[in-house]
Amino acid sequence: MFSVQSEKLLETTIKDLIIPVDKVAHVQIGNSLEHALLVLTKTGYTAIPVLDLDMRLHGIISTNLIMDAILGLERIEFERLEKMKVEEVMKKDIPKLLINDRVMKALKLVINHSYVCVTNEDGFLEGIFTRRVILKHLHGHIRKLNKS
Ligand code: 4BW
Repeated sequence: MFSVQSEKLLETTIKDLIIPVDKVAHVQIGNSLEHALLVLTKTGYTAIPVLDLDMRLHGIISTNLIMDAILGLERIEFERLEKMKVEEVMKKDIPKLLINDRVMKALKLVINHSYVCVTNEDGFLEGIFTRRVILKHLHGHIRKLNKS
């Protein structure tokens, strides 16, 4: 199934397959958990990047992490939402890709992660590489191969 053409595809860089940073929903360092929950709910995404004012990547915040942070012993402590900041709760140890990385590396990462943040050498977010985009791309590629 994997022809020379397919190998060529997997050797290409991820540049053309990312959702660019200006289309990525995100929150900023210093934002409250309340704001993050609002953005997550409004956009419909379950996890989004946390950036600083210069658009440097610091981590990922998710609905799950927020709910876990406000879970008290006997009740959900909603008052924590406005007191706590995203940097207290975000996941910092996340997989990352560099803009010139190969598709094959990205493909391996999205087996276990629904998306991976893509940065430049200095840590500035360039975009995200999602399962949807790569599956759509591979589907189109396989259809083309089957037709030829
Ligand atoms: O608002 C949505 N629009 C569309 N077109 N599809 C959506 C939307 N919300 C969810 N989906 C679909 C996608 O197929 O559900 C999948 C899981 O969403 P998630 O994880 O759990 O919120 C979506 O799969 P995907 O496009 O491969 O995206 C994988 C993950 O990447 C999403 C989300 O955490 C993140 N993501 C995707 N686009 C994003 C984004 N984060 C910020 N900004 C974006 N533009």
